[in-house]
Amino acid sequence: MKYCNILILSFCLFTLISCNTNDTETEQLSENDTVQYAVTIEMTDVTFEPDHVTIIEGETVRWINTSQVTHTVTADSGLAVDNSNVILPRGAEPINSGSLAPGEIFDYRFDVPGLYRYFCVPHEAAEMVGEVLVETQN
Ligand SMILES: [Cu+2]
Repeated sequence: MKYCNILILSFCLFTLISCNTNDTETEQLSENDTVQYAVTIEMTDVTFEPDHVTIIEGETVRWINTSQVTHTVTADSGLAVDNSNVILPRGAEPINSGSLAPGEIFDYRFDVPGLYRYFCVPHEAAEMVGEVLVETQN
């Protein structure tokens, strides 16, 4: 709950900062087609925070390992002990970040809409599992 409050606070702060940014800067960003991270997910000791996010197709999710241990972002049933920890929409390629050391980042652009469920290879048994719901752009 305390963590939740920090998240909400960070979001408010971010919104505040975004509002202060002048219009020219905002236009430049969209003109240059800079990658917009729809959401950032933290990899804590044995969790993805938040563990469920919703984005629009074509958006990129960024994972940051903020813990002191190695994690992965993996949606490949061939690498899962329990197949129920992997869901891929029809036509979507398996995902595997490989080992992410503390401080490392993994970006992934979701082009196929649907529900994705992924896990962390070293912490599958600890139920380090997350979901990304990719909605169709209207
Ligand atoms: Cu892990």
